Amino acid sequence: MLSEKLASALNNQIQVEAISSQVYLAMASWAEVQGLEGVASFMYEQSDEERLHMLKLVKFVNERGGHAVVSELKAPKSDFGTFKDMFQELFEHELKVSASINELVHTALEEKDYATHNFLQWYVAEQIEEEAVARTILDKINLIGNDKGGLYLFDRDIKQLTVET
Ligand code: OFO
Repeated sequence: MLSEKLASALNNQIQVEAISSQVYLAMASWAEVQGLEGVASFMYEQSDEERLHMLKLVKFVNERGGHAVVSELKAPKSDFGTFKDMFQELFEHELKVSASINELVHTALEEKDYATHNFLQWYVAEQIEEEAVARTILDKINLIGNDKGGLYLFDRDIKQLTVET
């Protein structure tokens, strides 16, 4: 049975994952209208993955005797400036998600809930991967700079960078 404190921390993480899914969906839509289909499909897929991260938490909370709550979400912005800005934002967003997962792991240990601690290790590993992908993308974008041909190739190649759920 989850403690109240841990159930509320897990519910907070459910909201974090839902926000991630919304933000990446907005990025996908923006990239699509800019004509970069590779980037758009990468972002659509990221958005789907975040929803799965959220669902996994919802099921876990309910299974452990808590009540997963679906919260209201603020609309993300609809314009992301440049591709570099967008991927910088994605990277920073993932760093925040990692910090929030770390906080949650800390709470699980404080509450001596080793089952939840064990469950959360999947998220810890996932964040390492997601940060690494975001970093690789940023490095590539920095290499491309403002080169249009480079951006075209990047858009074609990004499909291969999708993170496994
Ligand atoms: Fe990319 O954040 Fe979920 O876990």
